[in-house]
Formats: sequence, C-alpha cells, structure tokens
Amino acid sequence: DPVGSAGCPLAIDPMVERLHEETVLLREAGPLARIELLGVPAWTITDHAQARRLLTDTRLVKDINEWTLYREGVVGDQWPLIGMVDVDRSMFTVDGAEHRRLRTKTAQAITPRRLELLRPVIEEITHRLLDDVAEQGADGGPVDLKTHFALPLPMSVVSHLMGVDPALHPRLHVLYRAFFSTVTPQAERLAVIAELDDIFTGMVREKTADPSDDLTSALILADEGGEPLTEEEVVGNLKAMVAAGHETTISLILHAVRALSDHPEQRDAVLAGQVSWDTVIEETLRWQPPSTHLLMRFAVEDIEVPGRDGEPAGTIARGEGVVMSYSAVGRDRNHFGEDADTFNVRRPTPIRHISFGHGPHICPGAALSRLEAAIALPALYERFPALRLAVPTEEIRNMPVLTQNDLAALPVLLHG
Ligand code: HEM
Ligand code: PLO
Repeated sequence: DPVGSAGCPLAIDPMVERLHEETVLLREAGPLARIELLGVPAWTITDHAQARRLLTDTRLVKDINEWTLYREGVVGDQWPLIGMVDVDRSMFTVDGAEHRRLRTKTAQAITPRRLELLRPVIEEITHRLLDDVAEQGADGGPVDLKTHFALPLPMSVVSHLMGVDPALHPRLHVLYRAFFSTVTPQAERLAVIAELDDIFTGMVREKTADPSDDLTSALILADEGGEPLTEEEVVGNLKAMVAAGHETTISLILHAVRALSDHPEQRDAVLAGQVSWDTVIEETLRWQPPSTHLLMRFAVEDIEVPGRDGEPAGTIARGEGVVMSYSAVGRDRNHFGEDADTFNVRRPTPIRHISFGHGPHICPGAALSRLEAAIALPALYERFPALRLAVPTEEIRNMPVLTQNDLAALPVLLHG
C-alpha cells in the first residue's frame, strides 16, 4: 500500500506517467496526505473544502525560511524542485501587507476591463499562428498543436504585456522546458536558472534606463505609497509573470482540444452553439488543472486538519511544507458530485473550481488566460471544423513535469 494514511508517504511520480490514477490514490489517502517529492517529505491537500480554508489561513505562509528542511540544509540546490520554491522575492513569495504592495500594480493592469485593450492583440496573434498551423498541415499530415499554436500564443501575449523582446522566445522555450523537467541534470538546471536570471535582470536594467509603456516599466516606476519596488522585486514579478503566463495557458488550450476530441458528442454540442466556450474552459480547468501540485506553503504554527468524517485527519506541524494538489481538488466528489472524474460540459451544478487558487494569492492572470482561451479555441475550430487527433489518445503523454499538467505534444489532423 503506497498511500499516506498509515504514515507511508505516496511518492509523486516525477515522470507523470499516469497522472489521474495517482489523483485517485491521493484522494483515497484523505484530505491531508503525506507525500514525497523527489525524496523530500511534504503534506498535500486533496479536498476542495480544506484547500479553500487553508488558502486563507494566515498560519500558512510562502516564506521558504519557515521550512525546517530548508533551514537545516536538508533541502537545497541539489533538489530538482528547488527552482519552484527558492525564488526571488516577489508577489509569489510574500504574504500580508508586503504581498499587497508587490501585487497591486500587476493585478490592476490585468483586470477584465483593462484586458479589453489586449483583445485585438490576442486576436491578431491567434490568426497569425493559425495561418502557420494551416501551412504546416497543408500536405494533409499531422501538425503538433503545442509547437505551432498553444505554446507560442501565451508566450507572445505575456511578452507583449511585459515588454519581452520576441527575439528571445526561442531561447526562453528551451530554458523553460529544461527548467520544469524533472529529468534535467541538476547542474544544467542551475545554469538554466542563472541564465533566466541574467536575461530578466538585464531586461529590467534596460527598462530602468529607458522605460517604455509595458507593465515591467510600470512596475519599475511604481510608487506604492512611497515604497517603490526594488530591482529584485521587479525581476521577481517579471519572472513569475512570464513563467506563469505561458506554461499554464498552454495546457488549458491543449487539454480543451484533447477533451473535446475524446468526447465528440460534447464537441458537436459546442460547435452547434448549444454549450458555450466559457463552459468548455471552466470544465477543462476543473478536470485537467494546468497547475497540478502547487509548491509550497509552510506552517508557522501547528495546524489541525479535519477529516471527511469530522474526526481530525492529521496535524501539519510548524515548519512543515504543504502542497495544494489542484489535480485532486478538481475531482472532489463532495464538491463536484459523483461524476467528478468525468469530463462533462453539461454537469448540472455550476463549475466552481479553484484551479486558479483562492485567497490572497489567487491567480492574477485568470482573466487573461480565460480571454486567451476564449479567443483561441473558437478561432481554431472555426478555421478547422473537422480537426481531430492524429494519434490514439492513449499515446498522448505528459512531460516529466511534476508540478504542471504539461502535455508533450498534441498531434492533430486539420481536415479530418
Ligand atoms: C498564481 C493558476 C495563468 C500569473 C497562480 C496560482 C495558480 C494559478 C493555481 C497559485 C495559487 C496558489 O497560491 O496556490 C493558473 C492557471 C492559469 C494561469 C490555471 C491558466 C490557465 C496565468 C497567467 C498569468 C499568471 C496568464 C500572467 C499573465 C500568475 C502569478 C501568480 C499566479 C504572477 C502568483 C500570484 C501570487 O502569488 O500572488 N496561478 N494561472 N497566471 N499566476 Fe496564474
Ligand atoms: C517559476 C520560476 C520563477 O523564477 C519564479 C516563479 C514564480 C511564479 C511561479 C513560477 C516560478 C512557476 C509556475 C507557477 C508560478 C505561479 C503560478 C504558476 C507556480 C516558480 C503555476 C500555477 O503553475
């Protein structure tokens, strides 16, 4: 029995071979389960209700110095996931009043209203990429929708927003692929992290000398009540925005196409206008959350977590690390009903998922990624109504990325 309740932790598979078989084991282990992340012990939260509660609990913080295993040097530069937790100071790593100081300017720049200005930009990028997709598939052969559509779209959009030079995209894709993969040799990963740091620090210095009208420049110039952001804070926010702004939206777009391809009756209902694209997007986010395991929060006090029967499920001790397993939370039967494991755009209850998180750290890019998907998906099917997978769905694999729901490729045939 690999599962957590008897004190034997469930080792999360770094190769991500059977993501949702693992999800079932995690859910069976209870709302609070012991896991192992490449040799490092942690807790995970697998219930919707407990995740919501703990995401607003001030006894859980983002400051890595509160993690006993880190302070004692057990976790360090040799851990493959170190780049997910030991990162620059930014909105991703602080809490409370400082968190508001680091986050407000960014959040205000990407509210649904402000995003209307980006809509024509997203449409233009979408149509340009679809021309390329058409060209790639002109011979009737398979086209990888990841390489030619789902990957470049969000990278171009977040780059436009932040002012990242498009000439950097090819290199950034190589670097992020190595950054997220669990199989990257650690020396190479540390070199990748250093190169990303050089790229974004260089960019912030150039914009400090010569500001323009992008969000990075706005962060450099922000006053924040007399306390402007430091260079490290601007670089930290920029890195968070670029990484989060593309890696997650790729997977939303790809999983939506795959889910519709695997459920042709639902796809037909969507294409006939009986079910909205917004519903497809929300059901995809619930069923295949782009962020599967969100690292990490740390307990500054002992926290008792109730079980499903009302009895305590266990206690997170002060100094221990906590992961939010959104992949499990999205399939909570108590919250989504008995068919939580099924993709169903006609489910009777509203899809109130928390795949963007909840509480103060809730994703500031939620409206942007929803807008990107709401433009990209209908445009894709309008152009290629007969689109279908070019390989049996069982052959579609996840990348070895422990924290993300990252498909390796999505080969499709454009004309059926
Ligand atoms: C945080 C999901 C797109 C920027 C988060 C979190 C989740 C999430 C789960 C953390 C919640 C937690 O603390 O437990 C997603 C998903 C996306 C997406 C599923 C797409 C489908 C984006 C985009 C951007 C973005 C497009 C930027 C343009 C960020 C940032 C944070 C964040 C900066 C850190 C916020 C903080 O800690 O205060 N996102 N995200 N995300 N996301 Fe997203
Ligand atoms: C990526 C490396 C950066 O240097 C720091 C950083 C900040 C935000 C993180 C991002 C990293 C990884 C992807 C994350 C993002 C916030 C949301 C996104 C976790 C660690 C998700 C949900 O996948």
